[in-house]
This record gives sequence, structure tokens and C-alpha cells, in this order.
Amino acid sequence: GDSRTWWKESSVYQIYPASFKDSNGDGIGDIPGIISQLDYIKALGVDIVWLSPILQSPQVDMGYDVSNYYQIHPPYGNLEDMDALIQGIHARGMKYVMDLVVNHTSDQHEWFRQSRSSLESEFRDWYIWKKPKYSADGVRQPPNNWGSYFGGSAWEYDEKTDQYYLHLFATEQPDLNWEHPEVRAAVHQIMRHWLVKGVNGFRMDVINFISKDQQFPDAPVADSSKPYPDGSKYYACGPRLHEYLQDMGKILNEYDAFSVGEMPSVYDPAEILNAVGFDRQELGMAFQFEIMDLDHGPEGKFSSSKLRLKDLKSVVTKWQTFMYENNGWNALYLENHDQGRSISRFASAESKYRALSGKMLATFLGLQSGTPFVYQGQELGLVNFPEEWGIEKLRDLEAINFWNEFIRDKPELHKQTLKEMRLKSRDNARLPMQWGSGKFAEFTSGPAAPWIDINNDYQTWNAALQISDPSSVFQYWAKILRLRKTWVDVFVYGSFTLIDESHDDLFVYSRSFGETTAVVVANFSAKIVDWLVPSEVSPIFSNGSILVGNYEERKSIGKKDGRVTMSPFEAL
Ligand code: TEU
Ligand code: CA
Repeated sequence: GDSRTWWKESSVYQIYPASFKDSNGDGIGDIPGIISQLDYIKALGVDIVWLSPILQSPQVDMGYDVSNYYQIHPPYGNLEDMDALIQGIHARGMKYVMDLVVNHTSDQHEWFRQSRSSLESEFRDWYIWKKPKYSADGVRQPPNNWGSYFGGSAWEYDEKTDQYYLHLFATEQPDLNWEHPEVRAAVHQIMRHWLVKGVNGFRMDVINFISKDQQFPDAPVADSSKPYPDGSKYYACGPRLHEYLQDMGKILNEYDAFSVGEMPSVYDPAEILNAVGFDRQELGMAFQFEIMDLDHGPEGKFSSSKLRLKDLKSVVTKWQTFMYENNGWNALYLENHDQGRSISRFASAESKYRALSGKMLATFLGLQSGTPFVYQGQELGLVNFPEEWGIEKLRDLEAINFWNEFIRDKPELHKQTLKEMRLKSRDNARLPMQWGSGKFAEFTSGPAAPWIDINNDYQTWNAALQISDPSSVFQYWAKILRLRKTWVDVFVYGSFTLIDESHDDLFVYSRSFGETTAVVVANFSAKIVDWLVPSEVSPIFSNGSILVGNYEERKSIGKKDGRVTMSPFEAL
């Protein structure tokens, strides 16, 4: 049947609450601060607002370690603020999406405090506890060799009960045991609680990790120099995942709710289709990591591997065509709170190219098949923190732990690793939002300074300068999002075709629906490209189809001899 839905025709704005807007001068973003900027978000033209976690948390991992699913983290506000936020979003015709972090909790959650208290605790089975192994010479060892994403073993020894517990992330983030029906019931209750309060859906944190291979086997050691091999084949898209997602899908469907699952470590669209196929009634869409991991080297995220346009073309085309042909759906993103800024990473933050890069990436991403996600500041062309910032500026445990475990004692790796961290570390996306050229970029009125340093370009790159400037990156994003609304059939429901695949600098694709075809041309290079329009495209141009140009669609090709000259980082 016709699988048209409101969330396929929507775009999403992601807010990182700690860094968005501080209303009470403590240097930490908060909910009243977000409420004060809802008109700004509405002006961008997005339909959905997704907040990274605001529930009670010790903030070991910036709220992705929840200690109470029914209370708001006090520095962000209280339950009344939450109601006011939801009401303010709904009053502007937008919807609110909550970040649901249920693969793990904080170690301060009452459930875990009970669980670790004794072998007989009624909460013991809410988490994943295993007996130690012992080596031939009697040394105690973790139950298997899996590593944590934040360094070290994925198992933490608990003296009191002489067992280890699993934590795929920080030791303060114990994994819930989804095999236990009471855990699933507790999660369903959390979902219903917030849906009843007006939340319109969820972004589900590492949701494809919730079903683990119950043998917890050792991962094959590909490279003995690495202490902990990647165990993700034993917990990413595990044996009971779809059973669990079907249960949650039933609740989501009762409310016609939005859902996007974060699914790291899985690059096979068929596997993700099992969760996002329209007929599956599980999730609406998923964040896959294949594009994000293209510039990860052999040693992982902070090792280098230059992103190549041809790889980007093949990966994007794979996901675009597969989901279209199989009635699935894509979550389109180039930035979020876990990634470096896309202008710096995929184009150029050099001042002469920066705005053009932002507009080119907006065109490239925003006109693809799927639901586009804009991360706070991406609409302003914000970029990574400056070259001169040293390691002491890092705040995020992912980078700090990695540095301390693998790099600190190897000076020969410092320069290269710092370069990779400046490009991809999560702090890049967590610097305070730049509202104006005033003190603290008007993120906070003080007296407290922001919890993390502000980038040094805020006097020239901020919302105040862009919101009413028709040539700004902000207004360009607004026009791209509006273009999707104007041509819903083509840009939302149309097919995707890669064009001129072998071109070294241009990423060209078309979107088609019925008789209408739009051709999107993005120059990913700093070169002026004289593009000879391929024969399969020129008839499209010449019969008056849509040629997406800066700011408005053009009805026919701009040049007489079938050639288009593309400026550096320009998009047509
Ligand atoms: O991220 C999961 C995840 O895979 C990321 O840690 C990713 O591997 C890395 O950050 C960048 O490649 C989710 C949240 O988005 C992240 O902020 C949390 O730290 C993590 O889960 C644990 O909850
Ligand atoms: Ca505050």
C-alpha cells in the first residue's frame, strides 16, 4: 500500500541541551533556554525537535547514563519546564522526540544499586552478571574479551558478589538484561509514561545492541596487539532484537509515534531493513554509521583514513536505492553530538569556502530520499574547534579515555592523533551554540562561564547575523527544507539515481517521480569544475525539468552547450 506518512515528510532538528541556551547564568544550557529559542527553530522550517537526554543523570556520559527515567536532570529544569517545552513545541505545530537510552542505565540508577547489592536481589537479573574466568595460573579474568567503546574491557569486576557486569560503554553505564521480561516491561512503561505526557516519539540509543548472543563468546582476535577485539558481531542486531522492537513498535503505533533507532556497527541495509521496513511495524527509520565510519582508520575513529568521494558515492547510493526499492526509509544526517562538524570533515572550513560548503552539504544531504536531520549549529555553518586548541581542551570521555589508554605514552602518535581528534572528536559538536556576537556568544548571560569553551569565531558566525540574511547558511537550509515541502513527490517519495559516477569532484544525483526529475549537483572540491553534462542528463535539463539551483529551482540548464561551470563547493 501507499506508505506515505507524516514522519517521512518531516525534517528533524537535534538539540544538545547542555550547549543550546542557558537561561539562568550557570553556564549550562537548560529547558527554559530552549523554550526561549523555539521561534528560531520554527523559522528554520523543521517539523520535529529531538533533544539529547535531559533525564536525571550523574552526567558521566552527558546524560546517556540515566539514573531516573521519570525525573528531569535538575540543572536542565523540572517536570513543569518539560511540560512547558512540549506545549511550546506543539503550539508551533512541531513535534517533540525524546532520546530513549535503554540499552544501559547509569550505575547510580536504583535498579543497579539493588542489582549489585546481592546475588539474591530481585533486580539481580536486570543486568548482565557473569562469573569470572581464571587463567591457567589462576589469574581472575573477565567472562570474555569484548572491549568497551570507552576503553578497557566491557566487563567490570564487582568485589561484593565476586562477579563481573557488562558495560559496552563506560563502567558507569551497565547494560540492561533485555532477556528479563521485567526489564522489557519497565521500558514499555517508560515509553507510555512520556507518550501520555505528549512526547511524539523517540530516538533510541544504540537500540540494535539490546539483544546479546547469550553465549557471550570471545570475539576472534584479528590483531593480537589490540587488547580488546570488537565484539559487536555478538550484540549488534542480536537474536531477539526484532522481537523486542515489535513489542515497542506496537506501543509506538498506538500513538502514531515517530521513531528512529541508532544502529552502530551494522553496514548491511538488509539487516537494518528488518527494523525499518514499512511492513515491519518496528521503527520508522535508523541511523546507520557507514558514512560516519568512512574516515575511520584501522585503529578506529581517531586513526586516519582520508574520506574519498567515490566511497561516499557508493555508500550513499547503496542506502538510497536499497531503502527505496524495499519500502524502507533513511535517516539522513552528516552531524550529531557524536561527530565532528560536517563542513570541517567533508568539505572546507576555510573562510572563503565555509558558507559555500555549508550550502553544498545542505543541498547534498537535504534533497536525498529519507528524513533529514539538522544538528544544532549545522544550520549556521558552525565548524570544528580551532587548530590551536590542545589536548587539555578535550572534555569527552570517548576521546580522553582513548588518549590515556593508547596515545599518551606514545609521543610519536601525538601529532597525528590530535589531528584526527580535532577532526572527529565529539567535543566539536558540543561547543556552545553561537546566538550572537555578545559575551559568551550570548549562549549565557553569566556570571558563570559556559561549561565548555566557545569556538573563537562566534563574532562572525552566529544566529543573529544569519537569521535575516537571505544569503546565509541558515536561510539556505530553510530554503532546502521548504523545497522538500514544495516538491514532496520528487524529494520525499521520488527515486534516487547516481549520475556521472566516475566524476572525481562532483557528486551528482537525480530524484524522479512520474514525469518530474530534479538533478542535484554538488561540487565537493575546491576546484572550479567545468562539467560536461552527460548525455543521459541533458534531455532532462532541456525539457524544462527542475534544476535545483541556489535558492530556487531553475527550469532549464543555465548554459547553451550542455556545460555547467561549478564554483568550489557550489551546489546546483
Ligand atoms: O552512541 C553510540 C555510539 O556508537 C557512539 O558512541 C559512537 O560509537 C561514537 O560516539 C562515535 O563514533 C550513543 C550516543 O549517541 C552516545 O552519545 C553515547 O555516548 C553512547 O550511545 C552511549 O550511550
Ligand atoms: Ca542553565
